[in-house]
Amino acid sequence: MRTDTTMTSRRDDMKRGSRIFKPLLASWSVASRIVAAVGFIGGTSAFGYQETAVSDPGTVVGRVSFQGKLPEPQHFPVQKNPEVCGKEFDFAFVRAVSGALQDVAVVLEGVEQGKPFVALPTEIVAKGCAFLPYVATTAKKGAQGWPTFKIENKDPVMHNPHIYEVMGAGRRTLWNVGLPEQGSKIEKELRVLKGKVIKIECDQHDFMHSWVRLVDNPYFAMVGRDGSFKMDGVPPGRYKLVAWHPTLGEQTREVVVTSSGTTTADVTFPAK
Ligand SMILES: [Cu+2]
Repeated sequence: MRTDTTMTSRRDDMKRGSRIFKPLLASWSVASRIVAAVGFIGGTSAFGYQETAVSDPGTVVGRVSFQGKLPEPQHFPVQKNPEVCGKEFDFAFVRAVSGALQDVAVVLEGVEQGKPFVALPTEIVAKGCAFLPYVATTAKKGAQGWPTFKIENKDPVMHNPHIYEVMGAGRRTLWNVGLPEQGSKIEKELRVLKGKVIKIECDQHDFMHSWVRLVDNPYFAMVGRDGSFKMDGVPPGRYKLVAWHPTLGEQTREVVVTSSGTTTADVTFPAK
């Protein structure tokens, strides 16, 4: 869970860069509390993952960095609700802090058995005319069924979350629902069929963007503010590590996890 101290420095950081998160900072601690709650998926996954005792598990650690020139935030004139959203909105699709790339989900693919599958629930809030968090992870269907997905409107204006399942270059609508007023919310099962990524947009405000990366085993992590990540309890073996960013794409590498060992897997995303 992020601390207030962390958020203070994050705020300073944002001042130097885009104003994307300015209207959102007040709500960040709320969002952090929401995503910090954990849901237990447990048992045998419909996708084949099996929980089992892991003897002499290993650990994978690493740091994700960004190399090159950061793209400029995208500028959006605000057509609707400027009294709440501001007259203009600059959205930074790529954010880095002292070279550490933010908003990256790291997953180990192809792990078929291991520690209990505990995953973050997917709860998004629309606050300050942005969806928070910007990038999250959620589990695909587990032993207890489809994961629950919740979106709540915290603003005194209408937001219309449009949720897509991304499949290659295509995408299909999962939900398209108006949340007309502050406190409006929707919560139901997220039935993702093939995609690895969910994209959330607002049909009222074209500068609102959020992504959710789906995982089918418990070996995943969101990078911290310093770009670091850690996955523990990993059965020894050879795996494909995938670092995913919503607009920079994927960087992959092979990792070998040894008994009770720590494997370091640093990843660099070059500028596009
Ligand atoms: Cu909106």
